[in-house]
Amino acid sequence: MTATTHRWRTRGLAALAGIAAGGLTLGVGELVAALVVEPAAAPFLAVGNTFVDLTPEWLKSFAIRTFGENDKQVLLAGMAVVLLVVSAAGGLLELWRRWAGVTVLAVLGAVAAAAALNRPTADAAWALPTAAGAVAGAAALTLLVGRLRTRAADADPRVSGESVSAARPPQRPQPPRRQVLLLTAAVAGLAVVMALGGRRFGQTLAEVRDARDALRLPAPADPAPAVPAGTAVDVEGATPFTTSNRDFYRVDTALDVPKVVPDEWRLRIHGLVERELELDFDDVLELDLVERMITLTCVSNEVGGELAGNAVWLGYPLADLLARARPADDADMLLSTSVDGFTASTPLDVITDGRDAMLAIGMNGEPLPVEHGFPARLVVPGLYGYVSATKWVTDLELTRFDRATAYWTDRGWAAKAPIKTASRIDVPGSFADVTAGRTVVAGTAWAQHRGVRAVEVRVDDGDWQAAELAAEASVDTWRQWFWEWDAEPGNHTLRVRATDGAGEVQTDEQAPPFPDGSSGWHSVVVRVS
Ligand SMILES: Nc1nc2c(c(=O)[nH]1)N[C@H]1C(S)=C(S)[C@@H](COP(=O)(O)O)O[C@H]1N2
Ligand SMILES: [Mo]
Repeated sequence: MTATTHRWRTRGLAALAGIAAGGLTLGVGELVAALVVEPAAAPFLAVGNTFVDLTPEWLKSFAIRTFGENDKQVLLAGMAVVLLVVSAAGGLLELWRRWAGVTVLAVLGAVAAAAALNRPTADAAWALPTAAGAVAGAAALTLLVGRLRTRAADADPRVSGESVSAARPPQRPQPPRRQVLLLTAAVAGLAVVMALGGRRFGQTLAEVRDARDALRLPAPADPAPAVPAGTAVDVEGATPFTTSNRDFYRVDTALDVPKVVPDEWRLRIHGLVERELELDFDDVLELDLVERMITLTCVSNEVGGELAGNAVWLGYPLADLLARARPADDADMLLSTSVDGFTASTPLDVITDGRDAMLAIGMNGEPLPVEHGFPARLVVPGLYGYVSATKWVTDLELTRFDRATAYWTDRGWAAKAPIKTASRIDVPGSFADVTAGRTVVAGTAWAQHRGVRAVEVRVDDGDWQAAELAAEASVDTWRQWFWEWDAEPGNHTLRVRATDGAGEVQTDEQAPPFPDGSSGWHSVVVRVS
């Protein structure tokens, strides 16, 4: 074996040792977080969540557009790759110069600790997991690479400072590579065991799912009115009237879904109130619950997009709940907070104007799915989710718009965000091939809490044609529609627009989702032959 081969093998090992040391840092971090702080205080998640919070608007929109609901997995995978590369570089640097790799690790640790300390629910202890992890990682790095260094220095005249052109052929006592490889594997194994162990100690997803399965929801005191027959259109490919829990869109900032069991859930109501309240989950189960069908929409929905869903929600009217705390007259905002620190600011007059705003615990006849806020969330008909639909909600503060802001309003999104009238063509799809003759065009339209009074379709630059509306369940749900088209050969553009219950026609003014929701008419291009 040549000296060059030896050197590359040593470097390869140093890189592996760096990766193992980085892994140990994370593993110890996970374990310490789960045992003495909180799972969310672990370095990897703290950095990921901070990254999500700091993501600029354009990058967030790009991620949602490109990766859809997989954006979180993509971020975590990206972070893992970056960490792998940096840890490997740390190993190589440590081989090059003692403490160089440890310094890299210390810098990474400082960044992660700062991220953890800045989480919304953090206290000083949140730095502990990262600190403990970094100490363990640094120890592993010096131990492993130290062995490679000493022998490498003996072997490599350039490292030991001897002249390369020394006449005597250098003796080559090689570093104990086999031994270092075994030690590296042991460290990596330890890292994995600790990370998995940490996951087990925290409230696991399985435990929360078990608690959810065991939960029996009470029958509503005020059941949802029967959905009128004919709310769905009988067209293949059309959006179903009720969205199943599995198909319901999911949008939130939580990299790791918050895990709350009903036994530990508490809801505090405080702020500008005469009487502060705290409820546990049993208190909620004993209330007279109502059941309502409500269509939720995300402000990030693009024209024609799919970030909307319709479900039957079971819950307690928010207005009645807040009334128990007797809000002060000058309160005009409900600031709701999730267990993971997400906040939403909702205009109090919207909550109390008689609409079915609720603290929801059930969705389509089941407890809320974990991803949709188990065990409790808010639902407010007519407002985009970011100002109203706090999932995993644990805190309701009555306050004022001139005093408080919330997660997305801090990032420039509008403080008041009623849902804009929208309509969408679901069939035929964009760029579909259509056979000439009788063709059914179908879709959905929404203008929550105002209702949809009309939907019109236009082919190319022709006249607007009235579409057939499916039955209306309530003004708080979307409304399905279809239109029969005698399609003529050629390329055609189909456009749709809706009119809300107040007679207001949907605007054709194109707006992006930022800062208060997209607008414009949805169109699809089809080829008829
Ligand atoms: N805790 C928490 N609740 C949240 C969010 C969040 O990021 N965290 N996002 C809101 C947004 S932007 C929307 S559109 C709705 C989406 O609810 P869904 O995921 O059940 O469809 O949840 C809202 N509630
Ligand atoms: Mo949203």
